[in-house]
Amino acid sequence: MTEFFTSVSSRIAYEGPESDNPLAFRWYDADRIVAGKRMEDHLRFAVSYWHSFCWDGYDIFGAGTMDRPWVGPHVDPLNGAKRKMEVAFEFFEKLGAPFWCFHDRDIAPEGATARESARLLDEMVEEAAGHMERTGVRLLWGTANAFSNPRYQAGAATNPDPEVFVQAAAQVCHALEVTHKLGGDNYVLWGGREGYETLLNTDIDREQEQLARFLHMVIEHKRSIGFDGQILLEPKPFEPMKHQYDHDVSTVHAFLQRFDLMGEVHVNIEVNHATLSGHDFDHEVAAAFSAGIFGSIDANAGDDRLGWDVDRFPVSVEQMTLGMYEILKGGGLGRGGLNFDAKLRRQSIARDDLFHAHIGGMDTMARSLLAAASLIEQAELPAIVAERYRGWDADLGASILAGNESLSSLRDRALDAAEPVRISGRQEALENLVARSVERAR
Ligand code: XUL
Ligand code: CO
Repeated sequence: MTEFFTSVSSRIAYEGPESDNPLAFRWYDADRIVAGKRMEDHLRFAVSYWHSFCWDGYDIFGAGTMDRPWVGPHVDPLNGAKRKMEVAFEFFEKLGAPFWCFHDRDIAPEGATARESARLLDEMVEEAAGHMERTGVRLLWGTANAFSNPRYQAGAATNPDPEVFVQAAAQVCHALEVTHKLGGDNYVLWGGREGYETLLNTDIDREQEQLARFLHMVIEHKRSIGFDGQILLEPKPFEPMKHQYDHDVSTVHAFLQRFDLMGEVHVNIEVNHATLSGHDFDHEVAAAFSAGIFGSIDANAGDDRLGWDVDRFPVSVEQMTLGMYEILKGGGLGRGGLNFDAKLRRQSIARDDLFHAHIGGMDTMARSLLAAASLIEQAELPAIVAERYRGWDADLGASILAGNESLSSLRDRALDAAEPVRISGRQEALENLVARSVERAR
């Protein structure tokens, strides 16, 4: 195999916060024990195949800018796919990423027919199995790209034409089987075009029924092939569609309840999708744990001013600490992980830029883990929260919650009660506690 990333000759090492080697980790120390677990097992980092190896920097205004010699009309698609995979595994190994994630169409070219596409995918899955065996890199999740082909212009499962539903079913059936074959821990469904542009041509009742039926078929198939990984929906409010059905965690929760899918389907929360839906990342994580549907994370951030999905590598330790705190409080990532569904900026055209991006992202998340673990260890926040709700544990609160009171019994109590004593919410002091935990994280 010809080496592609020649400027990075060996595995990226941990050198500690004092290091100024740009190709070393300063915070991510895979074997370090944090809150009882190795850092690698807490964070379960994954590299996404599509942004890092399939995308060559094209945008709606211009052609690709990046050095990705396996992409383009001059390359034989199958040979290109094989070369791309060699390079991807060279990258995973040198970076020391324990996991990767892919869409069916990322790893194998699409053929002229469904049968041909399936054959090409099987061939590339064999290649992937060999690389995984050789390198020890594991699969965090697989998924199907049921949004790029023009047939999916009006959705996959939610398409007005059931023949399109058939094509999507075939793709997901196969992608689920190969995810199982490669030992994936999760299978993701991002509803790329499951939404609408205008209600003038859309029947949202039908479309949601179709989506629910599709998900039940996924669960049935998962059972029949013995796949015991998690099935994850990835919420996103819009882009590419104007309105997407999996708007945010709470919308997905309501959908799962309505269509009897609770316990079967969880969520893959993407940081920038949270931002786009008008929520903070930590809110989406907390909402998912509260609903019992937390699954995994796509750890790519947005931009404060740009209202689209910029998929940046995470750089804000403050933002990620708040998310990691909710994750640790909820019991950790479990079978989920932190997938960098993130891409380089279009001008980052040097081969080693991909290393700098992932090193920065992994260090940001590792430092956030340390800060969040320190917040948990100090235990000041839970004590303050418990004190704030103390009244609900005492007689009055307990009696209300137990159903022993009515509006009129409470009215009678209010008539003679003193004005409730207000106490400070102490937000700024609590934010300072978080800042201190970031400073303390070493
Ligand atoms: C799109 C997105 C996808 C999913 C997988 O915004 O996040 O890459 O993660 O289909
Ligand atoms: Co994503």
